[in-house]
Amino acid sequence: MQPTKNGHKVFDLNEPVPAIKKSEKLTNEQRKQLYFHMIQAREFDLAMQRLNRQGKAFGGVYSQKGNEATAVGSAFALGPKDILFPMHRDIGSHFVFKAETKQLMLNHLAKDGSQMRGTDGTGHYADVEKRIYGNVSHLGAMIPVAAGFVMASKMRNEPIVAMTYIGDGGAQTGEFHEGVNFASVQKLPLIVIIENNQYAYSSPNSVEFAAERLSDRAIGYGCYGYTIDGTDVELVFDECQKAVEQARNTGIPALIETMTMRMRGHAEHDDAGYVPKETFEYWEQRDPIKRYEDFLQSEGIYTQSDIAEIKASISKEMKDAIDYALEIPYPPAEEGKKLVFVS
Ligand SMILES: Cc1ncc(C[n+]2csc(CCOP(=O)(O)OP(=O)(O)O)c2C)c(N)n1
Repeated sequence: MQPTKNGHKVFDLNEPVPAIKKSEKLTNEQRKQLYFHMIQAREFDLAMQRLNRQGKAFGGVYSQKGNEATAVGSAFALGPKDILFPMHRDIGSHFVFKAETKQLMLNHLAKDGSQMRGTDGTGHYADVEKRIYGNVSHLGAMIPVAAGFVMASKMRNEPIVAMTYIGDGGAQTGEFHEGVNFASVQKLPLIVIIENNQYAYSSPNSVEFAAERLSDRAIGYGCYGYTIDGTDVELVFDECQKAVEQARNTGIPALIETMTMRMRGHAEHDDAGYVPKETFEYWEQRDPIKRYEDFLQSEGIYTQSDIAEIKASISKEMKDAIDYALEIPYPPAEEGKKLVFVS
């Protein structure tokens, strides 16, 4: 990787794609689950893109492509009582936490019955039973919220680990710093995944920060820090699981920078024309799903026809969810006020 004159990083297309780092902790059944959830994320994404083109999904439609291994592998490392605070490219983690496709579709289409009562078309909902606390829009603001959640659990003697996510852009906010510093000082078992997908909107890493690695900041906070390949789902799982158990046992938080690429524009309105073509080509070779499919086949876990069958069944799951959600009306406008005013 070297900087170019315009400050964009150029990725070497001749660099070989590394083999998946096989985890010693996963069973083949769990591997199948990881793959299943990554395909759910990919198919949900494709469904949302189509709905956006058809004028049926409004507002920002944020692609998940490229982030599936990070979102799924990290959430899969959490225990049964742990808490998830996902961001806008982490639909895969919602699926790991058993979010239902039909409910997610209602939420994303802002229909009646959506968990934000139609006031939102992305993932700002909370599902207390499922332990999912969806994203706070103001970048960085969710880190102190997640830290506070862990602190409250600690004070109640109900220890949990929380995992939250932030982009490379969001990691440059004041609240990122305050939240990670607070969690480190208070010994709160919080895992912060920094999804370094190279761009924040149209700003490349080179105009966002001067550090070599975002995880290098950990030494300044007194927490653990790792930078890992975010396109290898087993590696992401392994490293996150280590960090989760370390945090559970010591109370020391971790910053995990996952290297990925945002494979589309910031949202569907943005054609990402400012990204060099070679950058997309480099990361397309590292597509998390393609890499894992090659691995699963080489391990004899799935054949090509198994893979085709799984994709067809998940694509049907998405189609059924769309048909269901499109039939449902938008909620009455007064519903929106209920989340704002106490009557
Ligand atoms: C404090 C704040 N500033 C600006 C925005 C508007 N905004 C939303 S997403 C985004 C880019 C985020 O980039 P990054 O954190 O790298 O995440 P990515 O979308 O690339 O995954 C911006 C500027 C915001 N939501 N909050």
